[in-house]
Amino acid sequence: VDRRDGKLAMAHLYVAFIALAIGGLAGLLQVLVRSGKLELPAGIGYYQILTVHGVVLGLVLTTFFIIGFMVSSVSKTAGTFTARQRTLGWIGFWLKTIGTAMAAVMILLNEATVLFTFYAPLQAHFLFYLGLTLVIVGTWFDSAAIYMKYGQWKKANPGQPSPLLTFMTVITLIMWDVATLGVATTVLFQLLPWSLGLVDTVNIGVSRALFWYFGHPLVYFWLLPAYMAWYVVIPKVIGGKMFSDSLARMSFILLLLFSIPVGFHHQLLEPGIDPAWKFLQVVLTFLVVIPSLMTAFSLFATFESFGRSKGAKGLFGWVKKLPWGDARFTVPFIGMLAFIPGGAGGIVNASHQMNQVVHNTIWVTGHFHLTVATAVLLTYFGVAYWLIPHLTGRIFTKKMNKLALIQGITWAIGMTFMSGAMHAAGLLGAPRRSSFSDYGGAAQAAEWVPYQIAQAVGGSILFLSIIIMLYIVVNLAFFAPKGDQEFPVGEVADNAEKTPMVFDNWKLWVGITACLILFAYTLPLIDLIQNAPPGAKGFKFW
Ligand code: HAS
Repeated sequence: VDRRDGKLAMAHLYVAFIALAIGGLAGLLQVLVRSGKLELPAGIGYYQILTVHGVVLGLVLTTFFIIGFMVSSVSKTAGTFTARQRTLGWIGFWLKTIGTAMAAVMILLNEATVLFTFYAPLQAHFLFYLGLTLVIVGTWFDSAAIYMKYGQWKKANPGQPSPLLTFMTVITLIMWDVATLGVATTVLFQLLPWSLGLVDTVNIGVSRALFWYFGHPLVYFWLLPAYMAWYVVIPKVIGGKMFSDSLARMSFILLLLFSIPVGFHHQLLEPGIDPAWKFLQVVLTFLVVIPSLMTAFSLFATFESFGRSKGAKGLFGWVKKLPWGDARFTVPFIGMLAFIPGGAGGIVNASHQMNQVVHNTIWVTGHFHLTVATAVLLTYFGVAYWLIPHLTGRIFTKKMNKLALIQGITWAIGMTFMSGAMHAAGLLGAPRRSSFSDYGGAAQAAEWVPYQIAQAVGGSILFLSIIIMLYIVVNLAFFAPKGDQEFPVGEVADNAEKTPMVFDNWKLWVGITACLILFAYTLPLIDLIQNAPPGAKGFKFW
């Protein structure tokens, strides 16, 4: 990656890992409070810390890491950014950073204790919403730079499929840009005017629907960069080849089509939405599972082909041939393993009847700590091990590799305790997003206590793992020996089919995406606006 592009990417990674430090500490405080063993000092509220944790890790760490990784991937595979494109990237970086600082200050002042799902009726200070708006507008500048680079590459290489990492970046950003229109609408037309006192009320149903229109693709915005690493980087790291370029592109396209019109699966128990629309979106949710199953298939195929090429025998002999001592592989692999129960839990959540059992219980928290906080995050860590030294002109030494393996293993142990206990307590009815309480001595609440202790044990081990990770990051950025660390980009297997050009036909894919969204959302949104509760005026947004 060109040094100038590398600087832009590194700026993003620094913010991401500062966020990890702050958010990780907030996480530790939370599990300790929930175990009943700690009271927060100085009047700090549980929900304030919960908001710091969710916003800083779920929104800030992810967005900054993703953009840093994308800038590097595009620069590596489609060529160095032009000065103009890089300027757009820097404008994006500063908008996001200023916006993050504004939102963070408001949360710390307890003026924005609204959790990471900041829809109405919880209300924050207007500077919090303005900060988030800047973050989103910042990502639009990033997308603009990357779309321009992509267009430039296409012009210079007519009739050729775009480089896979660039293609995957573009598709992820299209999904993001379309999704952010929903959250931008609720922030600009509802939450901002309401927090400024320009209107007295907002239509909460609309606010929540617009948030979840964005909120579900948000989780795929986190996941797809991890898939970029799983499909393209990991095969090279293990010394093998990608199973199929076309399959990878197809799964990304399916994720673009089906990840947006499914937000109602977060609102299955909410009034105001006709069950028929909920049913439709549940069906679409089951369709969005397919590309993840394709990904699992492709990964198994890559691993098995590699093992067999090294002479592996028997049904699972290939497992032994994988490079278990290389943290660039093993740490993301732990993430892949976690995604099997994490994905299965997602299917439970999406199943309408079972959702009634788990909704708003701490089971859901267990689900997303396996998906985003393990599958995705450990993959980001696995990428950071080679990307940071690649960008800073240093190397990932054997000593750091050993430490990274310890980091991955401690994470796996901590998360098994924490997420396992969350799933179990959730099935016993323990609510999510609540501080410690014995609920007036209720027998059912007493059943949850051992699981809350297990969560605190797991959370403390995870915090230790975060400290190890931060130590590695500082080492790789500033102290590791100078050298040339490889940016691993996998090649496609020799017997794979040729990639058809239809994958780069954006009019087709964006067109189908738009139709699916209009189909799944138009009537229910009209319903929500028309059936606004009494007291709503005018357009019934308010
Ligand atoms: Fe989810 C709630 C449904 C995936 C994140 N989810 C959440 C929330 C978050 C979140 C943050 O339908 C809470 C939001 C809030 O605050 O309220 N989720 C799903 C479904 C999937 C899914 C169907 N979720 C994710 C991912 C996330 C994420 C990914 C983050 C990155 N989720 C839900 C639903 C709710 C929900 C409901 C609302 C619950 C409620 O009531 O509030 C699917 O995409 C999952 C598909 C995945 C698979 C797994 C494929 C496995 C792979 C690994 C292969 C491993 C290998 C290695 C090859 C089918 C690809 C093995 C090798 C060996 C040798 C063994």
